[in-house]
Amino acid sequence: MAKLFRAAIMGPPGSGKGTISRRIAQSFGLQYLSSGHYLRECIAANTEAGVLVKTYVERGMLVPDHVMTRLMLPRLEQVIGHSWLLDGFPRTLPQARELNNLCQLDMVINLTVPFETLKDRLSERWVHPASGRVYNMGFNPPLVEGRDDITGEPLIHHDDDKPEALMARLRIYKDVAKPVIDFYKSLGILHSFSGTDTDRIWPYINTVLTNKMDTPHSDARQTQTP
Ligand code: G5P
Ligand code: MG
Repeated sequence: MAKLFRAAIMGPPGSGKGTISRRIAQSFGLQYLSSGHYLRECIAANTEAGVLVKTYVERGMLVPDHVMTRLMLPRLEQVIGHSWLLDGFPRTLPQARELNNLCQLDMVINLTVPFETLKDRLSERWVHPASGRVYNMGFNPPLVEGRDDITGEPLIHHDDDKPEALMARLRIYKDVAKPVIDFYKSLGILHSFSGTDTDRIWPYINTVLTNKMDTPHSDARQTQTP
């Protein structure tokens, strides 16, 4: 049986985690698990947990660690025999430690994108809530304005992409990401990719992943894209 591959992608809101994750999942056959998508599912179900979670997400605040690990770790147990990619989890050091107790990641992809670029992208983002497919009016517009390409259903703007929530998300990210980055650096599995264009970053990620999946040894590396 081929060796399983477990990876996570991190980066500030709008850095392209979802967009790049879908390319990785398609190109390398990894199962894709997005914390934001599961949280929105939970909110839509309007359960007690969903009502609580909503109060954080709509303000652009982080959902408490114990709620996140209770949501995400059982999902990972369900895909135990598969290779997977985590998007948006772990996001804090306690989450990273809890995950590490359950299983060790092979690679962490860290995206670095300038602040102004992030703001522009998110204000133009449209989402198909049922599938999590994302569009951007400039970068990847839907075939028909305001409609999902596959189902034709209406697209929406997330509440947390509105300006006040967005600024809060960007500020919080800066504070909590550094210890997580340092943690994965110390484990020797962090690969950072910088740039303003997903299409220019993607070939570098593709190459590193191709090499990683061929070689079981890991090494910490900073990959600066031009
Ligand atoms: P999410 O859903 O994980 P964020 O804030 O981490 O949300 P987000 O907003 O989903 O991140 P992304 O996935 O990094 O951004 O980016 P994306 O959606 O692929 O791309 C953004 C937009 O830019 C899209 O419209 C895309 O088409 C476009 N785009 C991509 N590349 C380019 C490009 O090269 N050029 C241009 N012009 N456009 C491009 O989490 C949401 C909330 O849930 C909670 C928090 O409250 C969080 O705020 N949460 C957690 N709380 C605690 N712990 C956790 N682990 C949590 N996970 C989620
Ligand atoms: Mg996302």
